[in-house]
Amino acid sequence: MRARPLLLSLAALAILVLVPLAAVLAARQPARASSSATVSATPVVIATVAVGAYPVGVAANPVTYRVYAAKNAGGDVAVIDGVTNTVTATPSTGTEPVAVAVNATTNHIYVTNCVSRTVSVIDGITSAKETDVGVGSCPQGVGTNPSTNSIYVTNQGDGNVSVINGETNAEILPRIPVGNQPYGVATNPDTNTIYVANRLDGNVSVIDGETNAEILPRIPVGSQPCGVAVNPTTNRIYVANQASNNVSVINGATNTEIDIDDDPSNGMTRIGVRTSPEGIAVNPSTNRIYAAGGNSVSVVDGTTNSEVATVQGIYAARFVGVNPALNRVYVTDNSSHRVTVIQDFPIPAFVGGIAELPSVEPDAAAATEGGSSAPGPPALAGLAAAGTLLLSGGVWYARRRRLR
Ligand SMILES: [Ca+2]
Repeated sequence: MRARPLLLSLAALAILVLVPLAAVLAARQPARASSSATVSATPVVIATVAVGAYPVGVAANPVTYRVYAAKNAGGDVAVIDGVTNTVTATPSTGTEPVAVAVNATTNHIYVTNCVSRTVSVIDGITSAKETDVGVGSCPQGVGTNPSTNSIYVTNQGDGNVSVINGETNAEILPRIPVGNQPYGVATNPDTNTIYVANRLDGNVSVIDGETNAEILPRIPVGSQPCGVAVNPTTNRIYVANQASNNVSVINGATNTEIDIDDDPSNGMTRIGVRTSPEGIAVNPSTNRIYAAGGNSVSVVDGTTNSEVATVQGIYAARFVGVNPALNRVYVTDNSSHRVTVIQDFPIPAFVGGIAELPSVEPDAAAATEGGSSAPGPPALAGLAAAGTLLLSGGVWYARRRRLR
């Protein structure tokens, strides 16, 4: 009497597994057929981490694999284990935290608190707050220079920048005047230069980290520049122009914007991206830039200055952070209160084991050599569906056995 239900169960399980697998294989066929040399492997969403309370700023520590997301309405920071993609701690910050920056060398995390007019300093080992440093009016952006152990903070309400000594956690005065409503800030540790987006002015201030003085003139960019990211390897600075739906590229050697089509006759040409970007981050190892806004993240190739992929399915993308060691991208989804975790290609060899994605590794490696056979979202979605069905099939079978 027990043999028949068992056989039926196994048959059901086989169908549950084989059908999605067939879908996966079918989904892969078109990718193999198209072999355009410019096609890159499409980044894949591998997890969404519920953090709650309107997350905004996000940054990853490539040494510890920890990810920090500032919860604007929660007054704390979600510390995410980048291996398990789970929240492991929520240290309190100040009121309405906005942006986050990591100094991986000292393993300290800095969070701006708009209403409290402070920067919270978090110890990366204990995930506890060390202190709050008073700064100016409604601090927004924050960037660190690990080479000098200096932290730069944009005081949006004052139109200036605070510099914090990371050794003493004391502010170095006087504050540096910049433009109107300074927002994003990023540093190039190699050149000791700091870049600040002046949101209302549509330009970028450049600060000499040696003298803490602004290098004039300011660099005109697009409309409402928000996030700023630096690739120290190429000495290129990327600015997310929220109101003009594009990204400006600045040459750090000349402090001038690059006309990406090299044609002055049609004016300054910028990298067009899908949706109004606010946050921006760069992976210096792959020279890829990620611009987050609206319901998506645009993936830009820094060698061609073009958008090569768009990751959708986010409700309200705000800021974005990168862990170059894992080649993973973290995006705060402000309205769904989650952090979306994206795996970009190539996947580092050692990541396969901890991410449980070994099946996509060989294809990803092939894709970097000009192929285009890496599985896209449909294939991975199929695999995920197969896993879910297998699991539910197993639960169903176990329940049947228990009921008898
Ligand atoms: Ca042009």
